[in-house]
Amino acid sequence: MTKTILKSALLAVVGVGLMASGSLATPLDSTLQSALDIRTEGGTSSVNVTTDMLTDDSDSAWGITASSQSAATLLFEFAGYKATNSFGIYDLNDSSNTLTLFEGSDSVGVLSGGTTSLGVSEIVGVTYFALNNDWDNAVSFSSSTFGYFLDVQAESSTWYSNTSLNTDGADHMFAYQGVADQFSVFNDGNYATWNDNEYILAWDDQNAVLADNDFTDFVVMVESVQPVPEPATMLLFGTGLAGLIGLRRKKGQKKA
Ligand SMILES: [Ca+2]
Ligand SMILES: [Ca+2]
Ligand SMILES: [Ca+2]
Ligand SMILES: [Ca+2]
Repeated sequence: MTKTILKSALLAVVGVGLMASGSLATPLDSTLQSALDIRTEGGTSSVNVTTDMLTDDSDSAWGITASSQSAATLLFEFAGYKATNSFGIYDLNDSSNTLTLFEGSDSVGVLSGGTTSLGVSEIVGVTYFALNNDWDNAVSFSSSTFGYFLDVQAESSTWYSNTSLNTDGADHMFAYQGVADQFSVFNDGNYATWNDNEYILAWDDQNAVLADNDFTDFVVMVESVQPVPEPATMLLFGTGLAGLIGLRRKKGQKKA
């Protein structure tokens, strides 16, 4: 009995070890670097795609900065599943609560130049997110911060910015912060400064067992956002927040 438990525990440890080494074994394909270089004035990006991504523990949760609107621009999809992969945001406390920003059928240049707008609004203490100011179809989230997801319909998988939610335990999203390069999002020679509140999110869409590790399957620039502390940290703050909301409710009741 004990032996069996020990054996399965050992197998589990070996399994995790294999998974971890599997995701690290393949070096990052050069396609992403080339794609950034070719879109950069002068032909060389200041970003080194193999070393300059945010650490995986800091790219899970995001918030919209001052403007209350975040534009997302689809840069490219070099992927067999490009017709069906979709991308959006999820509620940090319920990953099944989502708002899709790009449907699978969307591609560069198809949807108003490939750009969508994510709006956030707080109405009586509830946070709503809307796509392209379509507030009739807004989705309520448990907080004003969110994660990003890539849904891969072809493999019935969803990958999350929070790696611990991924069923294969692998990191499927690399995030790169703007470095003031002159950058052409549509690779059309029109350059604009890639600011530090603009991030490129680069996804790999296949299970770690199959993944080619190119991180070019869905590549999007998100603007007016910043990464925020992990949900675990936020839960601690949550207790204080609940207290504050209670206080505000009381105040509201007094007024009414
Ligand atoms: Ca990551
Ligand atoms: Ca697509
Ligand atoms: Ca890939
Ligand atoms: Ca690819």
